[in-house]
Amino acid sequence: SSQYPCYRTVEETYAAARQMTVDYPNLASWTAIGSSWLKTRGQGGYDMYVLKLTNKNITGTKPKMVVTSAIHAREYTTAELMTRFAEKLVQGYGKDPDITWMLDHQEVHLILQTNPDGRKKAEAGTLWRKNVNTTACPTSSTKQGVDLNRNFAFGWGGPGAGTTACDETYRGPSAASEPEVQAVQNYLKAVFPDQKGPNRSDAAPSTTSGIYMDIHSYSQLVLWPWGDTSTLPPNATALQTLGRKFAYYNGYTPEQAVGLYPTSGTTDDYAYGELGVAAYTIELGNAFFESCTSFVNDVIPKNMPALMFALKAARAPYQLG
Ligand code: 0X9
Ligand code: ZN
Repeated sequence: SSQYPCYRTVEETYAAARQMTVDYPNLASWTAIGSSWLKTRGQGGYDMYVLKLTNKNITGTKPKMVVTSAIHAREYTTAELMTRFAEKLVQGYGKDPDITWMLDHQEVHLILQTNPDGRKKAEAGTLWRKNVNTTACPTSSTKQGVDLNRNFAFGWGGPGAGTTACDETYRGPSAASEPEVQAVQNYLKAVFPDQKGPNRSDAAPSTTSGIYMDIHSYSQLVLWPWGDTSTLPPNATALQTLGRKFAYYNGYTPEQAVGLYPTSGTTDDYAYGELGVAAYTIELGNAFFESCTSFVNDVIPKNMPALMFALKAARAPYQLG
């Protein structure tokens, strides 16, 4: 936005992703995966997209890293970090041996703008967090919408989520009621096989592959499930060890998500609890409106190595962890 020139808008992010598919057609694809709330209403809005990066000339099943960013509208640094990560990968292909190997043999799936309607409201100069669902909260309120990171269909309706429509952490009227959440859940289910049993306590196998990350700001944290209970998750030691390793790379503080404060219906609990995919939330930086100087000199240098390691670890997260 014009106020923060280093953070690309929704349209600029989409254009940059499209440009990657033009410049690197053998590496990049840009695919619609659903609609934002406004789009489902025919009131403008956006298609939701995933940017997928891998060498298309090498086929077969490859380990996958899936990342969502900007699910909270005002968390500017998150989508920009992931867009720059994508650009670094495609530009490094054929030059950097690590990047080349990883794009040959792994896949990166980036939902860069996970809440495009909300982001548009934030770009207009508000501190917007939720999506823009106007059905429950009066239009006079500045707190309309559903908190997409309380609307996922695992543990939905539990602690640490607002129950009334104008709450800043409103969970929504039912699990996965929001089209943005449906698009992310459906995409995760399509790319990751279910690697665990149906119960919360069922262990994911130690041979699991794949990593899911959700990028937020701010507080310099690396978090893992559960968010809704201090009970340890299945494979707790392996999940913790990998999370601490990410924290070693970016210098952030590692902990089980509930330690920050209880939350339910979140992205990471869904990915881990529903599909058994090693799942993490990263809280970048020191502010929603991180200055461009500190974004470039602090957030990027700390997190680019952590993301590169995460991509490497997607092959066998619990072994490399
Ligand atoms: O409250 C949230 O959704 C996250 N913090 S933020 O300031 N970006 O809104 C923290 C979520 C922590 N819980 C889980 N990751 N489960
Ligand atoms: Zn957030």
